[in-house]
Amino acid sequence: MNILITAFEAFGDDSINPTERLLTDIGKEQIAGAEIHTLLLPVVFDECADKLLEAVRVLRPDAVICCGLASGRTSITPEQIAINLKEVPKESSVTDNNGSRPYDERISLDGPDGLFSLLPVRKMVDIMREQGIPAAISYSAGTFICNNTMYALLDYIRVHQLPMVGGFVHFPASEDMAVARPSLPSLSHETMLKGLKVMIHTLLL
Ligand code: PCA
Repeated sequence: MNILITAFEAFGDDSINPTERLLTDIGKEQIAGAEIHTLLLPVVFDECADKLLEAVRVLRPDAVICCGLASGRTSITPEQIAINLKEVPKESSVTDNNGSRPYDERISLDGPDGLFSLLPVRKMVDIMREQGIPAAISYSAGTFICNNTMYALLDYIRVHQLPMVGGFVHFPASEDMAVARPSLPSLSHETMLKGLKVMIHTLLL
């Protein structure tokens, strides 16, 4: 099985994005039955999706697991749904890495309002928890870059009726991020890497 794993560069106030290290390490793993490809995506509206879809066209993977940081979350959270909205709330100071702050914009003018993940999110969560890894389904990927990426991937698969599955997983902050901000919920890199491996194995079942 050809599996594409993506992660994001750092953004906002954080100087690291723990998914980048996950990507480096998962790329070194030998997983029987899986050929792993890795791709780092920019935290820039639209470009994030353009780069991902270009890789999908070239690699024609059987599965795509996109990974991103959701600072403040306490567990590994496969996303159930992506919504057709790009929005940085007015009260937020965050911008993408090009300084962009869209508000009330559609990702696709004629696409559906929402698209469900094609990954086996329940099975992934159940198996991670059986293995002692904190995990839960998330019912909102937000309206920032990660949601933009997930929606664009699912819409592309839908429109082109591709024989592949895909979706998005948010990871909490890593322990090294919590050293500077001790009240930040975090998981160790090792636990998150184990979670990512479990999710890949779930696809191979
Ligand atoms: N998390 C952000 C963008 C990049 C990332 O890792 C998000 O949740 O949209």
